[in-house]
Amino acid sequence: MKQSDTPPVGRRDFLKGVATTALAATPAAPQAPQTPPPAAAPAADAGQKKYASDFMVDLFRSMHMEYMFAMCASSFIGIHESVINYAGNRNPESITCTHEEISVAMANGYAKIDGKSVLVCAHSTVGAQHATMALFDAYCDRVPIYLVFCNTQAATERTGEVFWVHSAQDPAAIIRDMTKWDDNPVSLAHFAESAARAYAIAMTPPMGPVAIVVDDHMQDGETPAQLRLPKVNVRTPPSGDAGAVREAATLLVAADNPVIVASRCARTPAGMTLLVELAESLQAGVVDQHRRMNFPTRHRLNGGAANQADVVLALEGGDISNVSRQVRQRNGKVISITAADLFQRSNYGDYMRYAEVDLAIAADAEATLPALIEEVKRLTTPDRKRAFEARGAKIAAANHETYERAKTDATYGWDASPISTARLSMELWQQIRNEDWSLVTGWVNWPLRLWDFTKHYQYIGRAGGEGVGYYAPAAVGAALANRKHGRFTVAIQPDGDLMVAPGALWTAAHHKIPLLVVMQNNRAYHQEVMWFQRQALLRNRSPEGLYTGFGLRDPNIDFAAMAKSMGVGASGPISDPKDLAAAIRRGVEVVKRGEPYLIDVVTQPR
Ligand SMILES: Cc1ncc(C[n+]2csc(CCOP(=O)(O)OP(=O)(O)O)c2C)c(N)n1
Repeated sequence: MKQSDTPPVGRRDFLKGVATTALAATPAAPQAPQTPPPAAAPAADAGQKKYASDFMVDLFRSMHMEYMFAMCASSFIGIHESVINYAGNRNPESITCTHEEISVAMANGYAKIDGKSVLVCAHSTVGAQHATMALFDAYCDRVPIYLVFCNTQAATERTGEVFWVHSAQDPAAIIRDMTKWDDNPVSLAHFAESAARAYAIAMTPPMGPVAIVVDDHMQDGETPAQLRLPKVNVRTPPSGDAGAVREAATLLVAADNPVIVASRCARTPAGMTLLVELAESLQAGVVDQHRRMNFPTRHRLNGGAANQADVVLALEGGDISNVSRQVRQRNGKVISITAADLFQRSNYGDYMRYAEVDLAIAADAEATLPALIEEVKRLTTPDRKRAFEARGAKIAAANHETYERAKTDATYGWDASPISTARLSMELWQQIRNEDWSLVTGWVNWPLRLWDFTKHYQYIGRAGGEGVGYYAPAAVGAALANRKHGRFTVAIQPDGDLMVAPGALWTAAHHKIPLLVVMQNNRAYHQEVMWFQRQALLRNRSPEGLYTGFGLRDPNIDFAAMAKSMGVGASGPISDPKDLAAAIRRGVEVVKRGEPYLIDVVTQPR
């Protein structure tokens, strides 16, 4: 029932009186195993009535939705009941979230590891409103969230105040600018088509969130016998036109100093392998903007100055307007391959400043790379190959120098208390480097400079919309996706971010999601502290008030106690660097047993 003191009347009258007894008699939901099996036959007996929401769950199963991330609500109680009693809480399994922003951010982290669209259910107008921040992050970050939320369209069915405020004429209006597509189906058959269409749209590059509004009456009817599950289309990602690819290869092979800029280039692990092959074929430097793990961090060709290049190849590049201006001013050429050119909404500015590009290939970069590599190899003469090798040696030398400098930089303030962020990063690295690790979220500047990232799942990028509150739930979702592979998941967690969505920790404890959360607790919204200091100094005024409105101190937040209160093992606060190694050792042990663990490390601001 909707959250109201008034019992529902009208269409839900059948629940009156029977609800309490029926609910009390309902057996506990079966515990899902740690690794969900592949889609199994529904748990319902043959011949039993098949409700519309059972059909919906079959459809989600056909899309391989392993989980349903949700804060529970009466509006999708039909679907939720079907997940538990019809599907046996497997594929999808219900993941209890304590805020819709958490549901979506968790699904986001999950999707970035798993590579598939992920189901989130939310409650009507209010659930959609809570979901927006995280949905915006997913939209800007090209993550295929599959949002189902409910509504009561017919005014005569809105029985009471709560029903009224939880209903809207156009419920998806609030999220339309941050989804690729939405629909408000009026029948189960319409739902079936729209649900399949939504999945295909979400998964076609550029991927992005979609939303289906389910009118709550639609879940309760019986599934018509003739209604069949639509086949969910899997679309081939768009790859670049052959002529344009040839032109790009010609420019790249002829260039003296080509630089590749990659932002969300590697959609899948294959993208990373392909990018390595292209870079090695050309012996070109790669500037990884790390919206995904595109290129191995310690590869000899990692690095380069895009603004110094004579040809820049931007692969799903973010803001390339500056680079493009600088390169073109020097008569260089800019090539861009991005699926973002194939879809854009107008309201939010995720399309960045207009960049002048000499060859704009509107296609998915990862899907285009095989043809581009082939052309580059075909056009490379022995002479060019020799020139490439000389160039590669120079890039490798610069790369080595950068790495050595980073190692030296990391030693500054090594024994400082609060603990230096470099020391935190390196103490952690020492203890996880031999695990099958995945550093999913958080402050990763030092790791990206010093750790040896070689696999796609070892990093998933930041919050696309840069909304604070993404890291903690996204880490839990990513850890859930890593769990079935037995990977060791770790997050370097900023304090301000955790304060937005601390309930994510409870979900990790409840669902036994192994995740090591190492706090980078600088006891402030430090990013904004820096803005304040800058502002005050620009005005020739005092920067002394830097913790007024920007600090998370007085009182200090006891994150270890907070975690423990939600069933997550924890230690800290740790301010003395000498205590760090032992705490990490303990955390690694607990996480390897299959549980989450938090270490509250009090650190330098950055
Ligand atoms: C939803 C939202 N609100 C406010 C901001 C502005 N903002 C950007 S960074 C930041 C501070 C984040 O603090 P924390 O997570 O502790 O990281 P720190 O900067 O201290 O390393 C804030 C408030 C934002 N990006 N998103």
